[in-house]
Amino acid sequence: MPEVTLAEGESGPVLSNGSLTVAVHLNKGTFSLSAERSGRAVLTDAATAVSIASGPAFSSRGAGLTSEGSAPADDVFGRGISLLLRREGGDHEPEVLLKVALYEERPFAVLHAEMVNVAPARMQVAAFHVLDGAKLHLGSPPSSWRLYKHGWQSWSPTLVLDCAGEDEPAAAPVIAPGTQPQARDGRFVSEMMTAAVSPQTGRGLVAGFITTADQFSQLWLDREPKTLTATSYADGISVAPRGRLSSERLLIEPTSAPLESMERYGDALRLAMGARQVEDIVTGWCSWYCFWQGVSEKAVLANLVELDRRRSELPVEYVQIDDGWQAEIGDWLTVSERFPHGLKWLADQIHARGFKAGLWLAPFLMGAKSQLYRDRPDWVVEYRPRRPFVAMRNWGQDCYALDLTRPDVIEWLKTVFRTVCDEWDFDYVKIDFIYAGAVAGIRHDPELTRVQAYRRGVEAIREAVGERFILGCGNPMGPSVGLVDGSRVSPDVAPYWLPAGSSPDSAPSRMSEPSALNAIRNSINRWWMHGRLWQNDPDCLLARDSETALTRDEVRALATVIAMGGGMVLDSDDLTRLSDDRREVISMTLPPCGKAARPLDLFGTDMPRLLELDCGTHQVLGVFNWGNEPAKATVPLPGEPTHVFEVWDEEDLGVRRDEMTLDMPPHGCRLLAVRPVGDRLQHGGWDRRLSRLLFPRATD
Ligand code: 9PG
Repeated sequence: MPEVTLAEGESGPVLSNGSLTVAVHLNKGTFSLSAERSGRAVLTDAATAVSIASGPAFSSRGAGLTSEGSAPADDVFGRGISLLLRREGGDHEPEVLLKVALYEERPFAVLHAEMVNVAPARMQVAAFHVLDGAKLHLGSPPSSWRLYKHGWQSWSPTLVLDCAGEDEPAAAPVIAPGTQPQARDGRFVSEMMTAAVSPQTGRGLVAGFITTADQFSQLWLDREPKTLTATSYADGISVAPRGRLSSERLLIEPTSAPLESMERYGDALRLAMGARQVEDIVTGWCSWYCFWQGVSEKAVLANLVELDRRRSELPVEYVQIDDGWQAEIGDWLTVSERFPHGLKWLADQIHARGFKAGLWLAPFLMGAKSQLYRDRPDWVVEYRPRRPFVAMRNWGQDCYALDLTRPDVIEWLKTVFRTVCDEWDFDYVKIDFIYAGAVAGIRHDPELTRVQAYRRGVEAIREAVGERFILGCGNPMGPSVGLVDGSRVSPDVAPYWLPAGSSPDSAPSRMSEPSALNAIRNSINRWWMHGRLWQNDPDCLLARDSETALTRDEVRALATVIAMGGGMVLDSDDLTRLSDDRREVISMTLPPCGKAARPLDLFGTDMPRLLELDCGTHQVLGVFNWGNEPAKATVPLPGEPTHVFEVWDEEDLGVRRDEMTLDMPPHGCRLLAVRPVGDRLQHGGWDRRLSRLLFPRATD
């Protein structure tokens, strides 16, 4: 890719790198972005604005911009040029700065906004609209587009929407942040990042924030007038006269290959945020989805014995005790009487059998019934003075959000986690419901954003646990990058397909509730995060054939999605009651392959039906029927003669080419291993174990 050049155009500076051009219109106060190869403008009439808490937004559009020159860029993305533009301020207006960078080897632009308080009094900054209503052009009308809507936290639905319809409003449990643009017809809101694609023209745009440590961010598309807005929330931070404040950094990439561009966005976010990289994929057993709140020492021990006995079939590393061990939500140092020997003793038992020990906590919640709340009622975030913010109603009580801007709360958190790790000897913590640290409310220190408060809390936990594994759950996604090792990417799985009591009609509005389908949807759609931001946790496998409403086909679909996601593999069945057949299903997913399969038809359908994993010597295809009726699926195959083997039914489908049609059961899947005739890998045909197919290194 040629180097970055800066030239003087008719209306202002023009920055280019051979794949992208940014042209500024100084008089109008706008800029446009085009893909150089096609020469087509993808964004036009783009402006930047800053909005002040008490009132208006100050946009560059109409006000004009001046060019303040350029500077060499040299950072995690390599070398490039950064252009600086300025909108003048005044006695009641902030000065607005916009920085646009292009790099030598990168097909994206990186933008951020800054404000300088040139007024004589303090200013409270509400938000930066890094893109303020930029016109988006994909070569077809917006009603033909499809939009990737990314959710706020682990449980928030993440899916592709049809832009001819309407946005899917957020529903309980808390899955959206406190800041929302006004809802209106044809407005689609996505958290942190988004992708818009025209299936008609094959053109698309990926846009997302690549720094996420200080401010929450949102992007929204307005079908009419075809505009994209990208906002970074400063939460009313006040800036002194002559002081300045920056937005987060936004990446924009026009694309004809949206899956690759989303993966590249994930790489950029990883680089800019310094994501943690734990090579060994976590495997384990979790108590939640079989023992729920009633988990006991006895139940954990019985499963520990079973895991030990079945070691060769079920090679897992962790035994994780979930919710139910603690006396109360908040009283983490007091253990329930169902654990008569205490947790140190139980962790020792787990270690003695050669496993690592994991523990669940909801560290940013404080239950109304807890001793902690009786002792420290002043530790809560308030939504109005003296009104505690209820972050969750669960466990038969209101649960309040802890104020993580208080130094005494931070010290208390460190004490709790030091006790869990250093005294009790746990190797792994699942920190759950931690969005509670980031709710919009009144905190002790008003000069910290929601994200900054949240990160102080997670940083304190990181400091206390050292290099032990942290799994985030119910966590806001962006602000967790760089702090957690694993992140839940889905709502809870459940031993039933659709949310309890829902019908196929009501299910769309209940996409964040526990259900196997809901867990599957997000786990597929957030594939690009895995191995970049952290290890994805798709939630547990439930393989059992008793105490479940899941059919054999549904279990296979769940196991396939978990295995092909490449992320963490945790089972949550009572292993002492599992049939040989169903134990074999778990066994097939171990060891994990580590690599995330791509949802090839992400932008083509409601829910992807085709996952592809390239295993070097062969390819693995997961084919799904999410419908309630049997169906036929047509699967694309290489043009040359190809061996096809169906893994679940151990069926050799012979030599095929181009495509083949399969009969699919409702909620079912077919798992195909595909290898061109004549390629290597000739050791006696296919090995049935999924892990060996997914992970060739495990073949010998
Ligand atoms: C333990 C569970 C498991 C599970 C977590 C989390 O009431 N609610 O809205 C609600 C949402 C999520 C939830 C429980 C309740 O599940 O995801 O894996 O650890 O907590 O309570």
